[in-house]
Amino acid sequence: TDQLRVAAVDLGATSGRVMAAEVGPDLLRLEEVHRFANGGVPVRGSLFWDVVGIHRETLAGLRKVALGGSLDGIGIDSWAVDYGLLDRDGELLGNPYSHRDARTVGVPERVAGLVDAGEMYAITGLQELPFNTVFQLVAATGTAALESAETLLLLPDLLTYWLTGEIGAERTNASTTGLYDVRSRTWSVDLAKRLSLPWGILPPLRDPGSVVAPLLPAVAQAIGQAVGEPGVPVIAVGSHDTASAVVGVPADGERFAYVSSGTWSLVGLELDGPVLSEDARLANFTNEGGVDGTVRFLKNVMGLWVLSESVRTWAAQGLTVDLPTLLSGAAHAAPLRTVVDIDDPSLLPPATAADQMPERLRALARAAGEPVPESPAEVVRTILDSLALAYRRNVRRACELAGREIDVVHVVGGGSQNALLCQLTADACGLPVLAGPAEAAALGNALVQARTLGADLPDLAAMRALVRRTHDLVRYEPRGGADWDAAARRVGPLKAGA
Ligand code: ADP
Ligand code: LRH
Repeated sequence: TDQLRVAAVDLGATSGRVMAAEVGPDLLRLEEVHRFANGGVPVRGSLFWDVVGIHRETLAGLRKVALGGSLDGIGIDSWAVDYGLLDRDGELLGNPYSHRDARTVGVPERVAGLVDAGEMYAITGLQELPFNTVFQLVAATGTAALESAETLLLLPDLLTYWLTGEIGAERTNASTTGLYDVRSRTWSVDLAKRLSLPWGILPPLRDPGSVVAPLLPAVAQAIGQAVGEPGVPVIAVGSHDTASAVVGVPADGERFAYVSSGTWSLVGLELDGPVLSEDARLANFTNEGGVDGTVRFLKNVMGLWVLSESVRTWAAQGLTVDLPTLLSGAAHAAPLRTVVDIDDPSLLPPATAADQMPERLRALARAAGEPVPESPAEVVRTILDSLALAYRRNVRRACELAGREIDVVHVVGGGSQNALLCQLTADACGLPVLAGPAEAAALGNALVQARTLGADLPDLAAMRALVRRTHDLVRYEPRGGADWDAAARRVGPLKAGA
């Protein structure tokens, strides 16, 4: 038959999900069989991922997919950058750190003293984010774990290893480490050596779309497969969730920008090759590796994290805060009353009782001489107006830096369901927004698997055409009225990428 059924495991920073995906010539259907909460776990002042718990939930989800019908393939994608270390017995050395852990504060500045930032950009093409893997490793220098490490595995590769026993580094995610040479498409061993990092722990690279291995027999049994059945193949997909999400962007042609809108918002363009100009570096734009050799030229925007952490703060205070009520409150709040630099580093770490997210926003407003948002509705409106402004700034800057013209902004991910944010994005950018699918990453994951398994999806254009044929999008036209130019000036001269 020309119909396939695969499991797409898509792990977000706030929730993980396991999807059963059916793919055929005119069929692309996702069924969410398992979803579980995810988040950083504070232990003794550090912030970790519960990666063994994520493995358990992955298996629970795969079991549900397998019970529901045939299972032709399995692919895993997750957020980028974070990793686990294995010792010489292949055992995990400690809990993987969250990139929101404070250990990398000040590390980029220290590294700049060893390797010039311009030279680093020329090699990796990466925006400087304090939590890039390279900076996490420098922060870990001298620790017992790093000293005894044999192998570094990025999180989707670690979970893939537990399913298959195979070690490797899928390229799209490797490209986010800061140790990957964007032009030669190999590990930059030289850079690792100059930073005194143990370059031997970097595993062999593998391409998205390659078959890793069949499930280990014990894993196959754990998900309910009979002994002796051939193990389901685990396929390397675009294991960086943003790489998979951009595969799932239902664009027609190349005149589009995207916002991959989840915990983070990733805002930019798909290009054939990197832009490594000095202007791109100063604007702190990144060149991440995509499926089929494409480049994601984009910037990280702080994203719906700021909203979800505010909601967490309010919930801890005993306020009832369901998202629809908050968003309708925000829709009725005064437009562009308060705007802040939503990428301010103070918003990166998790909120605590002593350092609450709404208070951080109020502090930013105060420091910028903006009216201080008081009610939850005002705070939410501040977040959404400020996000839309950041999208506008980065869409425009990406187009200038890459010399690309666009007609539309595609919004995918959970945030594509936020109608107010989508409308504000259209208004701010002065372009139509096409919103959806919300599960673009799982779709991109499933599409790459399907191609590997023989589906007639020769290129990204064919994959996107299938998404368009099978998914309804919501269109938002830009409205006039609000003065976004003036608001952009109020946010003022920004540190990076002003
Ligand atoms: P991640 O994969 O990074 O965990 P998602 O793509 O799942 O993130 O997006 C999560 C975000 O999507 C939430 O923080 C929330 O703001 C937004 N979201 C999800 N569902 C809805 C909805 N029904 N309406 C509005 N926003 C939503
Ligand atoms: C989004 C994402 C993003 C990375 C961040 C660490 O989930 O993968 O592309 O920068 O997480």
